[in-house]
Amino acid sequence: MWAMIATWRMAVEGITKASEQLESGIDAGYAVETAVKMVEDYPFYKSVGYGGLPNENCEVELDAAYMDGDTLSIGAVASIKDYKNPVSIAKKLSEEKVNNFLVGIGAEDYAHKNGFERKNMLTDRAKLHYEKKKKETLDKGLNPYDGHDTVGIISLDKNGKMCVATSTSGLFMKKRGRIGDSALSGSGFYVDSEVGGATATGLGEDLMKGCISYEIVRLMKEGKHPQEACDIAVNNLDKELIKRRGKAGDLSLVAMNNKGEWGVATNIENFTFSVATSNLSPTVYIANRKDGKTTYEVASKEWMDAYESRIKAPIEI
Ligand code: SD4
Repeated sequence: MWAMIATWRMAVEGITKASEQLESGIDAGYAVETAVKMVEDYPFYKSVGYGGLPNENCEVELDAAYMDGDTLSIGAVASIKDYKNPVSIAKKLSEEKVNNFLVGIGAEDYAHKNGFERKNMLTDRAKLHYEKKKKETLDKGLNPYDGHDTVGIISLDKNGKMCVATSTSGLFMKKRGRIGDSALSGSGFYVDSEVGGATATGLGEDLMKGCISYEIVRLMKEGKHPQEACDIAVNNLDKELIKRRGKAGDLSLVAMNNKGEWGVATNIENFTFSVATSNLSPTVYIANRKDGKTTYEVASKEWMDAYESRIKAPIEI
């Protein structure tokens, strides 16, 4: 038995490739890295890796993390610029005894010393998005903090090992140096091979307030099915945020236990996620919430085609 679950439609090519590796008996950590790297490398996914949207200074600053559910080792980088695969740097950092979470110049020095590939991560297309958003914000006073699409992937291999990895350019138009939940253990991700794992996408500032990935793993440890754990954690955090602050940001989570059972919860409309297991070929689902319960359906061919045209459509300024 092996399994993978990931936030968003954009992970499906990556998990398709990584599925073949898991089927052939490859390690969960290697497979999750392979899958995240594919998302990082694809220029049309505008919130992860190459082609990721820049901060308000038009710089692409990336956050990524990796966790091994057997050893509980964690590696993370944040606000790193000009490196091709932040997830691989995070994975390498997870092997260090200390200094596992590095930011900015420190992360770049480490990547350089360890031979990671440098790359200008700002594409012309991302620059156009930036120009357009800047103009719209000036014209209409829009909140620039919208649009979120972090990739988070959980893997379970045939030996029962589980790993999780995340990668993101964070919030579009964020302040220089702003770090979200994706690099933060317990908030953007958590995994324990004796229980299961969870990973988040949405408004980092709010996801952090509930340490929500850890909370879901904790609920699974108490015996909850991943679906129930996801619904409880997302509903509770959503409710608390609304009660105390008047509103809740976007919260979307996927989780999987060490039997390969999985769950999802979201407080937004049409949250997409991707799953592959030894019994299920890679599939994209669309999740919604109704009366505190998450429901989901397989994304239709029409939806998949429309997505493809949307992400490649010319940008009109
Ligand atoms: C962040 N959670 O930096 C990330 C953004 C995100 O999907 O999820 N995008 O706050």
